[in-house]
Amino acid sequence: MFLHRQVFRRLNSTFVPRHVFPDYRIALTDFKGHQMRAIQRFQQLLPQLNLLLELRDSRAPISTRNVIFDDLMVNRRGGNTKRLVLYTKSDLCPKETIEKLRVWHSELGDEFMTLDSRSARDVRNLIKILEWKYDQTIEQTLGHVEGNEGLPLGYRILVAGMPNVGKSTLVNTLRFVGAAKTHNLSESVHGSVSHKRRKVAKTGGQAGVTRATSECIRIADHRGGIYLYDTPGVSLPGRVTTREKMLSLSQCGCVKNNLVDPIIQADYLLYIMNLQNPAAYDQYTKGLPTNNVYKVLAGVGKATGIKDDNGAAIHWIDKWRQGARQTKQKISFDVETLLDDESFSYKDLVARELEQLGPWLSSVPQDGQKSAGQRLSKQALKAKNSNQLFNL
Ligand SMILES: Nc1nc2c(ncn2[C@@H]2O[C@H](COP(=O)(O)OP(=O)(O)OP(=O)(O)O)[C@@H](O)[C@H]2O)c(=O)[nH]1
Ligand SMILES: [Mg+2]
Repeated sequence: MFLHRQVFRRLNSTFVPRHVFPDYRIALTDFKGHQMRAIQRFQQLLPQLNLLLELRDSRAPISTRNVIFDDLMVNRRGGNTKRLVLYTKSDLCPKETIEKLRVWHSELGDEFMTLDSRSARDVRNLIKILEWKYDQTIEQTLGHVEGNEGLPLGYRILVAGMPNVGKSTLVNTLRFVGAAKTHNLSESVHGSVSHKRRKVAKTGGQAGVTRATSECIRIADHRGGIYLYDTPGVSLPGRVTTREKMLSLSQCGCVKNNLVDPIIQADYLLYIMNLQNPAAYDQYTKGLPTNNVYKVLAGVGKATGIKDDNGAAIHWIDKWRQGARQTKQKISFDVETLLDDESFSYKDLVARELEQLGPWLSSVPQDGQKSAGQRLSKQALKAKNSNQLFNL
């Protein structure tokens, strides 16, 4: 036993994680036709919107940032629309990442909030912020708040973001919490809302559950009402995607889960875990860190009885996709969250991505035309067909 500990310590202290992920060939986009239709709808709605609530997954804050929303706000007709960034799934996010978010957003001077979309307490705080923002808008447009009944159309919010980041879950919780005075609401011990009434928006653990922008949903009675639109998740166009982003997005469930080979995905998970916390998988490798994904998969296979590596990989990545509730470990899926401030500038990234996107939105077709999204999805299919484990 003593010897075992000594050996373990020596191996542990000499373990060197990989600092570069292998150059596997993977699909670089998952853009769909219905997402292009959603963007067309955003552009129609923009002039009457007061707020864009942009959701990102806090476990992958860089990869789930969609530059299309930057372009909408900066270059389209969103002059009067404010933006609030919400990082969801904060219950699964390492606290070091939240510290990074503070630094990055203070660099840009913009607002953000982290929350668990299912938590009544978090969403109640969000509603207070929304009411305060509504009052601020009234003050700016009408000059006074006292005794004011509100804007003629109420306060209008678009809930947008990448697929599977928790938009519809947030819409449901907002509706239940916001309408709590008039409707029966019950809360579980850990503060999540028990949805006794029918949900207004369909939710699910897969990307692409919501297919079309919803009708206007009333979520609170404050000054004539706060309303929102639930929208389909919008993916990144190929020109602003990278291999690492795609792997991180896939790990969060933001792209279709068969887009990336499970063994490659498991290898990415191992790579990112080794850079921050190899103990996150140590039950499968007898406490020893490794850069060999097949060793981890053999351990997963042993623990679960799953015979083949592919099945073990699917089991392991899915456990972390859904949040690995069994363990207390929390992992960030974006390498940028692990870099120091000299090596990575959030502000530069924002400017660079906007430049890379270029005039992409002006190519959004008029209704009835064959959409660029449909063309892109064919490209994605081609890339998917060339998906290989080794870059041969
Ligand atoms: N742990 C955790 N899970 C969440 C949170 N928010 C959403 N989820 C889960 O994430 C999954 C996706 O949620 P949805 O609300 O359907 O996501 P969406 O953004 O509407 O997805 P699309 O409609 O496909 O674009 C569901 O399984 C939710 O239960 C959160 O804050 N924490
Ligand atoms: Mg949805």
